[in-house]
Amino acid sequence: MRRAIVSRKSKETNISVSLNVDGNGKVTVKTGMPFLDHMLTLLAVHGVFDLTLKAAGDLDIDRHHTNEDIGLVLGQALDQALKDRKGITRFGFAYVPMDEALARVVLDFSGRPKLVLRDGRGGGKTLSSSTEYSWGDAEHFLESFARTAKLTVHIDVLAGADFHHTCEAVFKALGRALEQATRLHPRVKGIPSSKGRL
Ligand SMILES: [Mn+2]
Repeated sequence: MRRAIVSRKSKETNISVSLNVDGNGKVTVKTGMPFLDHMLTLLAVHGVFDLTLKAAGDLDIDRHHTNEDIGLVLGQALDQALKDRKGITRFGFAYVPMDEALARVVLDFSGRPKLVLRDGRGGGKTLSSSTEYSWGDAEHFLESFARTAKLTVHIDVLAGADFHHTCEAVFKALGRALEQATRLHPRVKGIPSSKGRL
């Protein structure tokens, strides 16, 4: 089983994550931000990971620190669970619709952190939220996650009007693409790179 347990405590946040990449989608998430709980549950269920994540943070200031640190710790847990990335499929992609919204996520466990987020509907900042959680928060979360997971991630929002639907499509697609990329390839014995390391 590829799993990791990571805790991180600072003056701003206190976060613990238990992640099993070879899980069944058993998820418990409590971040103090119900919308993010919803998104992380979708990510883990569609990634078919087991995830327990608890976070306490200075939400009295705003969501910024807690949201960012959860992304960092979750990415770190994923990186640790995969160890040297031996035997993985490495690349993954998924298109996921959610009613009128459509997202595409293409990713590579490259070892080089990079998030590219494109809004094909034009004007990436036009999404607004019925909850307090914003599109900017989602972007910041995804950047933090990609950084410590050492992932190249390209996310395209191909369609979407409703904020909730659009976010759901993105997080589900990310989960599905991660599931694909982390899957052990039956014929890959070593680290799937011509350089010999990721
Ligand atoms: Mn929903």
